[in-house]
Amino acid sequence: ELHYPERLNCAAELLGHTDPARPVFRTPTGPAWTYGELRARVDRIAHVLTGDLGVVPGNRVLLRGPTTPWLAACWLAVLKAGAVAVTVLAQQRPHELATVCEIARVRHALCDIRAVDDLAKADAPGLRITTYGGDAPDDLLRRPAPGTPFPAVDTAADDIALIAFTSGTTGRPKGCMHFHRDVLAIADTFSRHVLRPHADDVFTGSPPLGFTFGLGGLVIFPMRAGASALILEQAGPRQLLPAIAEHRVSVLFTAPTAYRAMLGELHGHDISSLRRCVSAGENLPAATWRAWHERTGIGLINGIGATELLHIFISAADERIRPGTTGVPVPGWQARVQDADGKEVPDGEPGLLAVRGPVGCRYLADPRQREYVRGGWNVTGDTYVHEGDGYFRYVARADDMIISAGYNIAGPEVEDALLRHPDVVETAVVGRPDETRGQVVVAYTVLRDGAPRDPQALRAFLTSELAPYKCPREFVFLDALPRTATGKLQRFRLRTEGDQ
Ligand code: 3SK
Repeated sequence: ELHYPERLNCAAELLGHTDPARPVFRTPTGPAWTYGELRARVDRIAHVLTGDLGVVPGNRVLLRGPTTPWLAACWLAVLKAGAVAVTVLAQQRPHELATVCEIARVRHALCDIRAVDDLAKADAPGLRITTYGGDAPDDLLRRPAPGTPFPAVDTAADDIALIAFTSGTTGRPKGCMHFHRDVLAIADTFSRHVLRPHADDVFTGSPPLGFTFGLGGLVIFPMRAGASALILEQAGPRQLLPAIAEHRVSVLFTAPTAYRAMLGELHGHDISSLRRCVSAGENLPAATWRAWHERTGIGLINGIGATELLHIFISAADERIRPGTTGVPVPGWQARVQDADGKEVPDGEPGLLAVRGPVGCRYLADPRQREYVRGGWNVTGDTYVHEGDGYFRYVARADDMIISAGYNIAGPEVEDALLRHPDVVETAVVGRPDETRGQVVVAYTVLRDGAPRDPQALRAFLTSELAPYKCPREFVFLDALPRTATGKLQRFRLRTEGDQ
């Protein structure tokens, strides 16, 4: 059980307890920011927000920009001022930004000068945009502000701190409202019990701060532990490896595909400082877990999280890891597998994953709330199997199960088998409508550079790995798979590929 005081400002909590001389944010260039410097910068921004810009508690403030320490400072300042941070991704275009502003009734935005064009084009009546990082005199960071500390607004633990948007892999975006206590709860459950960080840890990773996976891993978890984070604007596999070596990174957050891509680039990079490698955002195939373990000796910490629930709720580290499963409910969380009527299904049988814990889904003015929260459980939309001893195994997204000639086929199982082939870099297996079979299994595959595009060879390989009915009827070779801005595979685009 987590207990927080009734009055709680999570930004003040995150900022308040660490020695001001300790480093908090590192970047590839320039000196590290200390906790003392971060506090002073956050207070300055909070003074400008509440003074010049007229932001009052409860106002929604949109934050947009590349992943930088300044973006993190703006996020903390908005929360410290009792306002609500609305985070978006750099890839979101004017139309999507306008939808977010409309749903969340955003009137103020703090925007990195480099990301302002699309926001300025968004049809968002009354939106007042303040830029940072530029050299104009009215730039947020150049406006006059008292150099005095900003006293945190006395928010309630269950006042809204942030609205994080998700569109899943398709659909109108949904705003997920999270409280001040939720921000601390994800650190006090997943981070505290699974990562077990200490003050000397250096965190880094690829998810941006506009995705709660990155916000947790790069800001909330390190700060809750008094540790530091290396903040990278460019965090692809090619940038991560040298950065890990140079900054002696110990905790890494990225997606399964990035771990796979790094495998081909490990040579010559010293990654001996890594002690925790978290994989989330997508299903982690057992083949990727094994390949990473073989090459590095490190057991990837798999996890399933959701924007609706802020961060990871099933995971396992160290000797509790069981490759091929996501793990066990994080302490503080409960999980079960149920049918469409909410009845628990027997162990070993697939069904819908349902979880409950310290953070819940609260969509902002969206009737889809009733689909997500059923009978007090958050139904995530994933098909899972409970193995019977507390371990949960991912099968597929519930709407991604393939039904072909009466057989139920989970795309990720076929993908895992294909990924064991040495030429396969990435693959997505989907069902395509078919008159006689209902659906046929199609494998969209990215091969290693120079590998022959030979469907017969892949089919021959798969026949020794899978029952024949699961083997793809068709192979399509691509240079890259379609993904959302947060890196999630857009299977619906592959399923409908032939329709355009
Ligand atoms: O959406 C996800 O997959 C996710 C994963 C980890 C942490 C947070 C999120 C939203």
